[in-house]
Amino acid sequence: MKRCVIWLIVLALSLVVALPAFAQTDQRCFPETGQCIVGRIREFWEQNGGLPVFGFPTGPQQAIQIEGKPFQAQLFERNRLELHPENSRPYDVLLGRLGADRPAQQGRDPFTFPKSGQQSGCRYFPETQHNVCGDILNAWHANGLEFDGKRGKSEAENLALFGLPLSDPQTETLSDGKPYTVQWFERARFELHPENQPPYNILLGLLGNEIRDAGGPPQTIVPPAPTPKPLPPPSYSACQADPDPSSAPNEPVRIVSIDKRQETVTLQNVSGVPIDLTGWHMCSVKGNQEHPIGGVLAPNETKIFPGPPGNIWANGDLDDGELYNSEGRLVSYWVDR
Ligand SMILES: [Ca+2]
Ligand SMILES: [Ca+2]
Ligand SMILES: [Ca+2]
Repeated sequence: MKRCVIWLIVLALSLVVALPAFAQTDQRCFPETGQCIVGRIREFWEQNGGLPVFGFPTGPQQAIQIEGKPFQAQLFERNRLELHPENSRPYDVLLGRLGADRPAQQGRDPFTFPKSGQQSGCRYFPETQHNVCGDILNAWHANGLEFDGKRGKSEAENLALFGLPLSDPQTETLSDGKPYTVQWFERARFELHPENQPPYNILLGLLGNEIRDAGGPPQTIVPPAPTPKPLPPPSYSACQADPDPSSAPNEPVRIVSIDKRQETVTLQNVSGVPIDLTGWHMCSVKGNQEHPIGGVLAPNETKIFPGPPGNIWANGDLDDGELYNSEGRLVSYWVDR
């Protein structure tokens, strides 16, 4: 009995001694691929969805060159994780934008996938003009990048992990040669697999594998989409003064400046996706005049829009500017001082 107690003490001591070393090499290894995850990448993988979201690691964590600087990154079946210690959490780990990279690697422009108008029962994303519905919407809502510390995943957390939809559901032939209904997002491809029982009837595509196997150029990495600020309810009324100018989030498009003498308005797309200005309204409040805008603003594009013939911007008086989207929601407000 005494001997047993001594053994227990020895065992306990050895555990105490072993713990610091274990913490430094807190590897988790997967016989399925023979690869391990460790440290911050392991923590991120485990906290933000694990296997169903990222898949198994398919290579070691290693340095890759991005814009001339070495960063630690690791490839997984469904995506790639990259360490950016210069960023604060959770953005110190960035996800590859493989949902945009993979179609591009196939010679397809994901921003030209057919768009749709708002459908009832679906979550419509005016930013990219796509609907997310049904089982895919449920699966999209089920996972997210945890950053608010609250139980469950907010839509901002869903967005930060998967990004915006880049397509509506569409039929594509996958690597097994069979057609599937899929929907592309910036960082994932959701696939309907009716042959599986729920929840495995919705799977995320193996984009990390596909990109690696196709031997494409190294993919660009962009930070997770910043949390979009919500737009206020529709308030457009024929270029009347808006009831709440302070509700304008100034994104995804902002009024950069208005030159009242030159009669020009400068707009910038501050989002990472193209924005179609069709149906939007740019207003001069004094006089309730509309300033013509239109076309598509590329991500981060700044564009100057000339005014209509004549004078709508009051040079000698205060004349605020309002930008509404096609739903009549106030997107940006420019205060004339
Ligand atoms: Ca949360
Ligand atoms: Ca005016
Ligand atoms: Ca003027």
